[in-house]
Amino acid sequence: MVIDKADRLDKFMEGVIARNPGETEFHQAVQEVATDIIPYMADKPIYKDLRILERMTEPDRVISFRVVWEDDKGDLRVNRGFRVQQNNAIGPYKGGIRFHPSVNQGMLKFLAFEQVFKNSLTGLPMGGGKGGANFNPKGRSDREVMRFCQAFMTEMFRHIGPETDVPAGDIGVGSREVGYLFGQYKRLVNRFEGVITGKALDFGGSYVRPQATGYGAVYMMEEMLSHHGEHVEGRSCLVSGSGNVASYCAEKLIDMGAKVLTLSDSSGFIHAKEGLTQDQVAWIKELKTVRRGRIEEAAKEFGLKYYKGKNPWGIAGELVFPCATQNEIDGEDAATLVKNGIRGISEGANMPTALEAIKVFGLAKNVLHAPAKAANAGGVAVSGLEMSQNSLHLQWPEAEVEARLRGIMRLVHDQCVEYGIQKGGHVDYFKGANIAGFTKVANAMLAYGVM
Ligand code: NDP
Ligand code: 2IT
Repeated sequence: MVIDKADRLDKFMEGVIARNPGETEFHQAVQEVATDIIPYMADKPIYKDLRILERMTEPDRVISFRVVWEDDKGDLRVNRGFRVQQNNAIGPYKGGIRFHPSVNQGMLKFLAFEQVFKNSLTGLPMGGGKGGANFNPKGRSDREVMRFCQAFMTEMFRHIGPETDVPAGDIGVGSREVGYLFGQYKRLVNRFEGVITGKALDFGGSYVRPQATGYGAVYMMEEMLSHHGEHVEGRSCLVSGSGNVASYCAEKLIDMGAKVLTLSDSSGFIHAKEGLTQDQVAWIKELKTVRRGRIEEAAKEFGLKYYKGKNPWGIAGELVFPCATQNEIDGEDAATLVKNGIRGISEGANMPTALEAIKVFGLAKNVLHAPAKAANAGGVAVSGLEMSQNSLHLQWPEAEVEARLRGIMRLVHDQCVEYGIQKGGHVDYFKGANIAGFTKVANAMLAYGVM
């Protein structure tokens, strides 16, 4: 039986790899989902016969375009922009925009594919998409970033719309970039409409959207622990990254009485043996979003140890929050974390654990592991709430949005339990998230017939 399942997975993956050559991150994301969905479909021929999983792995469309802009010296620069519209079976395409030199089609296809399942888990009517460009904002002036964003939107605007496709931020795209992107869209279409989320509060943004992903990842951890009669309070935590997700994750952990031992960026990590204070996290937030400096400066400012070129996974801690980027925990890192006795991982970043690392955590039966599509769903969930507020022409109070976010993270957790509970009560959160995310989208696709 087991061999049969493995055979079917191998065959399916052979096709995916042949159709998407070189797109290794996309292969990885599909394999992670297919590992659970193929056995789930074994006694549900309708999904198999109508090739639902094959259809879900093929984006509705991939748009690729040239972005030409002028730098401060007057030289012309050429970048490549993308929007992957993966699946709109349960709502308009929805997902972030990433500006990073590593961006390519395969990376955005993995992110768009993940987004379909994540958005479904929130219970809100959102399909999945992702976009971005191989633009490196590091070292660029505000005006250069503005010109890039305007050039990017000058092509993308024709493919998006509040009921069609609603982008948001991701790596390298925060409040500043969303302002420039939205301003250019508004100018081009001559309409003020909720086409992008993560806007500032003054022009159609939602309370709690900046905090939502980081807070949500902590709420997911609290849900997993409290399911076992435990809590976040008093635990020592390893957080990676120091951007939007990491900084608000750290803020909420401290708020809930946990100790944040580490933060990082792509150059290295800082270690605060006694735990970072709320003031230190606020200082780091300003460092990264206003002064756009390096995490090493925080080590100097606060007299903390800095480890150049290293990630935080060798430090002993109980709860782990990877909040930087994909594949930041490999098999060896996972083995180290398990050896150091970790209790839980909540993935703030998208696909931060390599397949090998997922296996290592899965074999360590006392490790609770929430996959990205569940753990970081709080961000897109509050984006969905921003869309609702925009179409109502209203702004809900902070407490209301915060309460809804808390409720959505509970719903995400409970769906993982419903579909992922094993004999003996152990919850496979990957299986739960994959199946719960899949069923709603698959059923909608069945209802539409062949397309
Ligand atoms: P930011 O751009 O605000 O921050 C990214 C952080 O990760 C920075 O500290 C950056 O370091 C670090 N980082 C980026 N790339 C790498 C790399 N290749 N290696 C090591 N470190 C790296 O992005 P976000 O905080 O928004 O996003 C972080 C993760 O969370 C991503 O995986 C994103 O997809 C995911 N996510 C984001 C959501 C959101 O609402 N923003 C929602 C759901 C998921 P440096 O400054 O050196 O570049
Ligand atoms: O990966 C993600 O979920 C995001 N970058 C946020 C997407 C959104 O539409 O808010």
